[in-house]
Amino acid sequence: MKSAIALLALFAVATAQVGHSIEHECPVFWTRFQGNCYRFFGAATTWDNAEAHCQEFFIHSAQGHLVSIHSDAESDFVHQLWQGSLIKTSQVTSTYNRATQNAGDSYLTGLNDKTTEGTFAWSDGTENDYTVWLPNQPSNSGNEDCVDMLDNTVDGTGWNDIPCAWDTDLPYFCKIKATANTGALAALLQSIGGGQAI
Ligand SMILES: [Ca+2]
Ligand SMILES: [Ca+2]
Repeated sequence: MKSAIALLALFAVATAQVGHSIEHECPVFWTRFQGNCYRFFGAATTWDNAEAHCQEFFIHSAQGHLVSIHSDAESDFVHQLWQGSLIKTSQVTSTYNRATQNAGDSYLTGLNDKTTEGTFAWSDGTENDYTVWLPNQPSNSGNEDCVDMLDNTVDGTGWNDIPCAWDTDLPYFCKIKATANTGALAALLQSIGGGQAI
C-alpha cells in the first residue's frame, strides 16, 4: 500500500514537473468526451437490442452500455455528435426513410424505469443526477419504460419516455469509460528516469 502511495506521489510530482498528464483513449470510431467514449449507431432497433449491442463492447474491464447523461455539457456533446452523424433524408437511397419512421429526430438513451415504475435508472448503473425531460414527461402513457432524446420543432428538445419495444425502432448511442493511455504513462516514467515496468 505504501509503495502504491509513493508511486502515486511520484507520478503526481513528475506530472507537474514534466507538464504531462495521462490522456484517455477511445477505440477507433468512438469519440471521447472527458473520461468516456461515445458512439452513434444508426441502425434503428428496440431498447433491449440496443442495450445488448452496447454491452458487447469492452475497453479492458469497462463494459459499454446505452448512453447515460449527467450534465448540460455532456448532453450538448452527445447532441452535437448526433447531429453530425445523422443522414439527411435526401441522402438516403434505400427504402428506409428516417423522416417517416421518426428515427431522424430521436435516439435511445439508457434511462429506463423497467424495474420499478416511476423510478428511473441508467443502464450503466451511474447516478440519476440530471434530467432534461420534455414538458409533461415522463407520462408512462400506455406503459412507457424507456427514454429517448427527442429533437424536433413540434415537441422541442428533451427526453420522453416511450415503449421499450416501440412500433418505431430508434437509433442509439453507446457509452463506455475511456482507458488510460498507458503508453503516455510509460513515456512519462521513462522521461523521469524511472523506466521500470509497473
Ligand atoms: Ca414507466
Ligand atoms: Ca411519454
